[in-house]
Amino acid sequence: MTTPEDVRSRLADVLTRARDRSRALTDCVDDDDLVTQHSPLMSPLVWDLAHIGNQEELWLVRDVGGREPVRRDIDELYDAFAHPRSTRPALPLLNPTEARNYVAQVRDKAWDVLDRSPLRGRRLEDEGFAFAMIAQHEQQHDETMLATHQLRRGPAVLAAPAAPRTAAIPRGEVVVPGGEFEMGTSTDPWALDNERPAHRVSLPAFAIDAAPVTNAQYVEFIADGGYRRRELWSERGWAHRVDAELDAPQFWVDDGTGSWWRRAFGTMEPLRDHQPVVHVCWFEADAYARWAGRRLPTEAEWERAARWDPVSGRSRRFPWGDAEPTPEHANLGQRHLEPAEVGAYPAGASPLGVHQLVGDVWEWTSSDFLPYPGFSAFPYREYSEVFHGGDYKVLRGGSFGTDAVACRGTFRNWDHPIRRQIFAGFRCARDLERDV
Ligand code: AVJ
Ligand code: FE
Repeated sequence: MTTPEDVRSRLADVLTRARDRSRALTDCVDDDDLVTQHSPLMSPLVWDLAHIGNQEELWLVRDVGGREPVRRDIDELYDAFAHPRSTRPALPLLNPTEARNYVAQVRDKAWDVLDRSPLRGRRLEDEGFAFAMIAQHEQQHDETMLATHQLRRGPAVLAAPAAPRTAAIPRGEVVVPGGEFEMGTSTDPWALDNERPAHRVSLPAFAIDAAPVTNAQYVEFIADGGYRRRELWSERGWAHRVDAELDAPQFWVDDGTGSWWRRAFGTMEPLRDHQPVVHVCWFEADAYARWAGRRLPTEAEWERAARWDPVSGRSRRFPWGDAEPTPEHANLGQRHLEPAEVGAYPAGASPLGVHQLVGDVWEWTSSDFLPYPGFSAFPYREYSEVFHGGDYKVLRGGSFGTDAVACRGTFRNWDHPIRRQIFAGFRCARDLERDV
């Protein structure tokens, strides 16, 4: 049984971990760098920092706590809908010192609110939902800030040990039998609105790759004219490929002798064959799959592969079961600044033998971002609902830059199909000729 005191101490852990990470990502560069826009796709880091504090103030200090505003004058500046990312550097933002003081002041009050919350009763507070939502929000922005660091030019400022190497390379595909399973959740207390409610989904049998597509496999696609062959691309994909002059994943550099290098967080490294490919857009993933005579998995197929337990027939939280991820299960939490080689996490494989569904790279699926049957926005429409039906593809599984609090078998991420600054790769699937 979990008591409110267990929940309170878990909330303290996830909130502290998020703040330690936000500080690490913003204390490693100077103030000029914090206010610089490193790419028009991203905010200056100092915007993310104060926005993290502002969301915490709105939900924890004002809404849950019923307290007076810390700053009532800056909500509009940190409203993501009021100002697109490209326009944020021109705003009269809090400077780095002000932003750091602001988030610290808000956090002090949030601790007090957490101390006094019954963590039950009101839906926002039940099982600590609002506090967990805010920890997930901060971690999602931390991953976004990590993507900003990857785009940033100049010498490396982040460091981490190399990700683990493979034990044995998982080869080929895994057959997932057809049938019904439970998708989404109505019971996971910290699941966000778009993961709800649980509903039954029936799928025909399919095959899915035992591991994400690797750099070595992707190099073969390039060498076979993958970026030159119109027939491998969708109409929109080809138009984008031509327009954006795509000819390799983002951050890849061909040294002229036929060897590929990859720029990662300010250092150039030889491309590692057995790491999952990362920084490809949906259109590239789609073209690769067509080249391989395959297709991307649907979101439902991905979730069945990740959650369905063939022994009990139940859907679990993670491929390995219901237990929270540990460093043996998955490459999460920015412990490493790269995806691990395929086969590096045998303990994290699903019962059917599908590896690394969680961690390493977000995986593009073929599905558009749509609400589940019975969806209702909670606690705010701007988290998910306003994106439903837009030009977004769903990504699943989390990356090396995703914290465990914002990752589970039901967690849904989404982005435009042209985006590749996120830590995204993919795996392929295919229909089976007959049902199994
Ligand atoms: C779910 C990752 C697409 O970063 O735009 C952050 C998460 N929502 N603040 C995003 C989010 C509000 C969102 N994604
Ligand atoms: Fe946000």
